[in-house]
Amino acid sequence: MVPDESSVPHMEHVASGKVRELYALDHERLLLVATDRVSTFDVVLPTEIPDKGRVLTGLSAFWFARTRAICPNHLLAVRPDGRSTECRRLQMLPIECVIRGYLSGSGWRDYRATGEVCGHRLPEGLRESERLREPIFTPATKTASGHDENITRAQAGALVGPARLAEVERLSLALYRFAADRARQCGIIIADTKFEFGQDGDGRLVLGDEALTPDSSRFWPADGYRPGHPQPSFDKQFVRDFCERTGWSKTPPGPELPEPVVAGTRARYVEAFERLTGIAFAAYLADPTVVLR
Ligand code: Q0N
Repeated sequence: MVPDESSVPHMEHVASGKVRELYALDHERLLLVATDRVSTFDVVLPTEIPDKGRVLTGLSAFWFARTRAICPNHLLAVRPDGRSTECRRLQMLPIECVIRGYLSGSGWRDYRATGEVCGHRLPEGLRESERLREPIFTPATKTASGHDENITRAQAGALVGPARLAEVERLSLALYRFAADRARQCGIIIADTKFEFGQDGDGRLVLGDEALTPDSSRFWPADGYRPGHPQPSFDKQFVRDFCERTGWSKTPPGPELPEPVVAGTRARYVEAFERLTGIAFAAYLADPTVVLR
């Protein structure tokens, strides 16, 4: 009945993330589907944010199209539904390539405890959310429990080899610098971001997963940025504030979101899309390939 729903694949399921699904199209290609699910405090909520998956798919495709000269990526096509992308099948590396331009989250916690983040010794006296003089590469691995654990460069080198590691560090820093500069001009701080790389059949490094979305990054409004405190999330702050107000224990199940929180959050995702791409979200819905031009 609804044309959009007919594109939901009836295919071999390859992997699930909290809010995305991966299916096999054939031996060389995967279909990556971004749902409208939203997670907060590591829990997927029972209420969806309409079009969130389309916003993230469009943003990721936008960045893939603009960073191809820095690094090849797995994107082959964006489907007309705006939430599914056809991707090259890769051999993924077993590390997450995190770049931090600002001190937040586990970076801030590790710095407070040790003065270091993943082996980078940082100057004394930095404040929470402070901008770093230079962005740093802070690799992580997924633990058995599904959480991320920061590792040192030496540990990452043992997992992928020192030459591969040097290459993904250089590429990750270049990708982050490119996007963070552009985003800053649009009033959005990309505080940190995570990349996942794989290799193709010829052993060449290819950027996979999603790239430079609010789910793989911390987006902060540049307006009102004030180090010394946690910063509000550009996209999820209404969700977090609501969850805090309800007194929810932050263990599953999460609370249903009221309509004004859903509408406000959807508007923030659309605003991030429009600010960063300079493209009306309605134009993306009409023809998702607009982000590739
Ligand atoms: C792959 N994951 C991570 C997305 C990400 N191009 C690829 N080729 C082979 N495998 C993968 C990719 C990609 N991207 C990446 N798992 C497999 C986890 N997920 C889970 C669900 O959605």
